[in-house]
Amino acid sequence: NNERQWWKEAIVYQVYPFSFKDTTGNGIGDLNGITSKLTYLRDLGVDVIWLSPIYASPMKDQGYDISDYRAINPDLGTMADFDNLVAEAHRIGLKVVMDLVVNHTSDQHAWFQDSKAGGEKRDWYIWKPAKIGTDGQKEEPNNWGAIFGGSCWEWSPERQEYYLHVFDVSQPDLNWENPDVRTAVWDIMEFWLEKGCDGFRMDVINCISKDPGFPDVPILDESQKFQYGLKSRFNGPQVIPYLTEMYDKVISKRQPAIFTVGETPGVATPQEAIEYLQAGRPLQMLFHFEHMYIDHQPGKTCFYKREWALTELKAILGGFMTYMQDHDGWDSLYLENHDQPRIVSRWADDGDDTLRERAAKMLALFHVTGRGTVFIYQGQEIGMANAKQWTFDELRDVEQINHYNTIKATRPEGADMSDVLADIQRIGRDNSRLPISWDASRNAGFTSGTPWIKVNEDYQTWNVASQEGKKGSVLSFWQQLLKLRKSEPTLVYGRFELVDEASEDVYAYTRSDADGVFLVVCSFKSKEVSWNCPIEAKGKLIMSNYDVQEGDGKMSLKPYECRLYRR
Ligand code: TEU
Repeated sequence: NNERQWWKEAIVYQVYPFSFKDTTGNGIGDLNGITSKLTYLRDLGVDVIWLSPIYASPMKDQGYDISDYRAINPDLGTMADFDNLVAEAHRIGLKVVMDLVVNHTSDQHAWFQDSKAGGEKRDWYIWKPAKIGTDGQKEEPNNWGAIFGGSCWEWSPERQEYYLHVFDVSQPDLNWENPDVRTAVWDIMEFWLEKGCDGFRMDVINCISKDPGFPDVPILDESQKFQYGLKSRFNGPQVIPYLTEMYDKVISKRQPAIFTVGETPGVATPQEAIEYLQAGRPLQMLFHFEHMYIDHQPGKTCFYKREWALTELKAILGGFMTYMQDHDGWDSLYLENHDQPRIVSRWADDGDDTLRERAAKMLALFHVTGRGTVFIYQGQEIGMANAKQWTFDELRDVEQINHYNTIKATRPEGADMSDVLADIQRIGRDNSRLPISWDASRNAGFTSGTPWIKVNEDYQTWNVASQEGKKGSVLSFWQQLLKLRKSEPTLVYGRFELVDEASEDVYAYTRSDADGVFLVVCSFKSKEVSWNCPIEAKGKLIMSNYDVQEGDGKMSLKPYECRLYRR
């Protein structure tokens, strides 16, 4: 799978439309706002924009609960605005990838309304009769806990059955075993492809097949009736067959190849991932999660911190890259998205502006020189950080709000909740959903109205305008890096090899082919470290986040220093 493909070389930029740019003053980003910034994205070096959901939605989960797959969310604009966005993007050479959210719909979708009423779509969702408990009472069909808290099952008084929702109660899971459901999904894909979209990011796509026996899952938390986790809900036996059908019916019919990336929580190893990716397999890339799980506890306790070592990160990401190149696979490279906090806050330091700038650049070099397709999340290119703090009233995300309320319910009335808000500040999803800080004007130049979510406290110092065209800024560093990656196929296709795998301070590797060798050196330490580079002929230094003082074999690396050499 090392043959040249446009989607391997592409730089993908994820747009979270609600928080990108508002042009109407309603406080919500919109499609015309995205169109107005397309040249900014092109100048950054972007080839593809991926739009998080823009469809009609009751917004219980920020658009990941869709009530009409063929309609635009009126807060974001109209279908004419969408057509204009695609036309303008194509005109300047950008492709547009849509979010395909088809594991579940909104409970307000007409399909679900019909299903609930026992109409012709009665088998389009996953319905089960109640289990009768030992006390003769009706009970949920099993002990599965939902990702956003509580049971995976909700009783419908109308239908007198339970429906399954792996996520929020407002997000019933579609029954993919029903061939009509699958055909309806293929039709949705055709609809958007006909409208000019260039591919799909597929939301929780390995959740479309469940364990057919719907067994109780092992009890991990004695205090809970419903057990949190992915087991039995994800990676069911039909995931690959259904995706193969999608490939045969839709994807394979399109030339040139459309862009496909599947979001797959719980695909934990490259061995599992490769099943989706080899030649003749349905997807080009997956978003696996292991590196995102590294700094917090698993499952329901995911809001709690976990200490981690750099060698663990090398084992995960280095492990994926090495396995992929030896087994005909291709990786996705991401450090942020709308579900993850900001990487500079998470893996480095946002307390000190100078260190933050160095760290943002180091993480950028680390990100862009990996083996895979690069996915940037909006705002990452200027080193945006998490919010400094949250109050409960400022929160918008269902996951965080449910978490807060669940803990609150276990404490006495009026108890201190600052620890929970601190966890949310560190790991919560709203951090990356703050609007992009465009400039130092009111509301960070995002809206002339009242923003739907607060703007970042630091927008007066950290914004696009103050970095654009400025030598040495994080934004300029990204631009330079993306340009370099485009001009050097070795950085895309070259062999990946870890260097000094055992170091806990420095993440180093080479990318090499017949055209040359790149050496990447990244210090993840906030203090100066000395590192013995095992490679003698390092070559010429071509990028760094410091004015490098070249020494001999032993390198002295300043806080978060990174270097790129070329031989
Ligand atoms: O995310 C799936 C997913 O695994 C996340 O719920 C993740 O576990 C969690 O956010 C970690 O904090 C996708 C979308 O990206 C997310 O925004 C949606 O809420 C979810 O699916 C349901 O559609």
